[in-house]
Amino acid sequence: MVRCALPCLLSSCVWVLCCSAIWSDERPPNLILILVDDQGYYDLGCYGATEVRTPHIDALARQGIRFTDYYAAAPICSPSRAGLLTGCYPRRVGNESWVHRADSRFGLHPDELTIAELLQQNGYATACIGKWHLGFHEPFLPRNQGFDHYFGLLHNLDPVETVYFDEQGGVPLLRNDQVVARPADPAALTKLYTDEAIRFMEEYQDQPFFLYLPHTMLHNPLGVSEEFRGSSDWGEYGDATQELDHHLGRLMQSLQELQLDQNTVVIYASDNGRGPGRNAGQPIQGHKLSTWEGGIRVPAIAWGPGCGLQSGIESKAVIRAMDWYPTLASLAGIEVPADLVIDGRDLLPMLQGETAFVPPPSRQLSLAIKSRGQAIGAREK
Ligand SMILES: [Ca+2]
Repeated sequence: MVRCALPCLLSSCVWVLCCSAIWSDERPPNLILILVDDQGYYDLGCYGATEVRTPHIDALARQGIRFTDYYAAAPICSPSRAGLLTGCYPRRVGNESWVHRADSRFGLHPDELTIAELLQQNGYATACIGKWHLGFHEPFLPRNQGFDHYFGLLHNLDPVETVYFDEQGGVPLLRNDQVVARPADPAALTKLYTDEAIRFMEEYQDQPFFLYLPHTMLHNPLGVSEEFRGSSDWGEYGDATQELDHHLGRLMQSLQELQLDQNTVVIYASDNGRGPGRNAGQPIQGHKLSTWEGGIRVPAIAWGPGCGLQSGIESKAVIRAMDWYPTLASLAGIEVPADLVIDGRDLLPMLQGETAFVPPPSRQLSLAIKSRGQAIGAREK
């Protein structure tokens, strides 16, 4: 494996010496971060829903750690993703307001060190497969933010965004900078993303990889393939949920067939609470767009029994999307640069059962959240 610089080499050596007994292989674990869009706290079998059947996601929870008190970084898509990928409160990275619509000239500042960049610089193959929503001009695009490979939609498919694409035939589905389909069909996306994710895992099975899989579902407009239409007791929302579950099962099956399941950690989470108008039995108040619990408290699961993560645990620790950044770095044996101010805390000791709650931060956090600011991209020609 090619690694970038001496500090990384040293940290890698230390990691191998310390952790080879924990992991089944002498290489760092593969990391898969599955982000579902607008899935509410109740809306999986393992969180109480009776209107949908989600056996594959429930199995992840059963074999891993299910969090009862996990909070997204924000109650809406773009800030939530900015927090997730930088390990910072969205305000710190200049992305606290609303979402990036198609005419946005802003995005996630290219100077930010995303978790993908950190992993990429340390020998990981990296892919973003799904919805981006963090800027649509060259400095902000996924391949400028640490991802070797991109497949998906940069945008939402709701009318406030698609209106910008009316004269171009609709929102494009992209593979890197090539248009694969236009307009993108929401009913096809969950399968297409999963197919691409499996191809990526097959291609990079011989080196550590980081797969960020931010699904377009369950954001409006919902899309459900023929096979899943009418399959749940919760309309299109439930049908699309069951389709997501089915394809998560395919992904896990592929991990097993590639014999990567013992050396892979899978994180599953939602980017914010369910949208308004979905009135099944959620036990908390509010929905997406609000800072009531229903806007930000969402499902989250960490799975990695082959990598020393606990199995069959329900954790009541209060954790946040920003915590995945240092946790994934820690799993990979990578030091987060000492001069980088982040807000996330390393959860690994808790995931491995050494502590019941989140350990205190190992570094001095800057308590004043001062925005590092935005960059401006060029207008589309
Ligand atoms: Ca969302």
